[in-house]
Amino acid sequence: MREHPDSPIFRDGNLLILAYDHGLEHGPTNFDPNPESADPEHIFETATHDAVTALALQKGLAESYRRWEKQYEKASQLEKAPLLVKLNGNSGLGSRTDYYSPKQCSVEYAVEELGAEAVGYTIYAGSDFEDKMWKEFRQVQEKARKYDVPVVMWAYPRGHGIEQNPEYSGQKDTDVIAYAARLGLELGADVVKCKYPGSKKETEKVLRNTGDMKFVMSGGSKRSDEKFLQDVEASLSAGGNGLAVGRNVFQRKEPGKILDKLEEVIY
Ligand code: FBP
Repeated sequence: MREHPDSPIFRDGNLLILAYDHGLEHGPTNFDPNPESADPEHIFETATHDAVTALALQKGLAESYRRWEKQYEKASQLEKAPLLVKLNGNSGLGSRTDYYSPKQCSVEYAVEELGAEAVGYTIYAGSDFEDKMWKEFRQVQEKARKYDVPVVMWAYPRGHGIEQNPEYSGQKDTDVIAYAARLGLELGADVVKCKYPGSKKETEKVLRNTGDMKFVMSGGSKRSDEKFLQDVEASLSAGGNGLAVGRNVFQRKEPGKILDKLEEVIY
């Protein structure tokens, strides 16, 4: 059941998720390269660009987005980006024995109260707590089916299972990324988001495992326009469907310019 023909998070079968959960995942230092980006309203405006098909926010900012939209609608006719509520997350401050991303928002609350058009959930495959996240993902996926909203899996292999397995060289190993992508397919995600494995050829290897599920690469840390666009083009030409990107957009002083270029490449 991966057909969501009416979902606004896809454009011509592809998508660009503007991810803005970094204040939670990485902390405010992520906003230092462009201090304006600490202001959620700056990002809400950035997300009105046509290239953006979904804005991924944690619950608290999703509530702010809804308040802002009401005020903003009076002033402008600009199209607002569909909301993707990220249901789990973890901070860089905690100390755990292995990776775990607890759920902080239900699908019901996301859809009914916040008006989410899609939901997202991170699984750290390879962590000692993997099965806990599988269980939460199962509930999320089944509830999302009831509400008919697409589920995006942030599939990040991480933790003891990967570190201790001599077959793998780490979380950026193509075989590990392919395995993570495959988990998305097996567990019923509509879109899987994975790290970029480094080239078109390696992405093709990953994409052999994704069936009819959509695949987006994560933006990663900020790099030059040229390098970043090269990576995105390679992923698209391998058969990928777009991007979930944060820092490579909001850490730029003029995010609209890179979004113009991404629009050309992705659609
Ligand atoms: P970036 O484009 O900045 O990498 O953002 C995408 C994203 O998935 C965010 O949603 C999330 O906060 C971040 O990456 C997580 O990155 P990591 O766990 O690798 O530090």
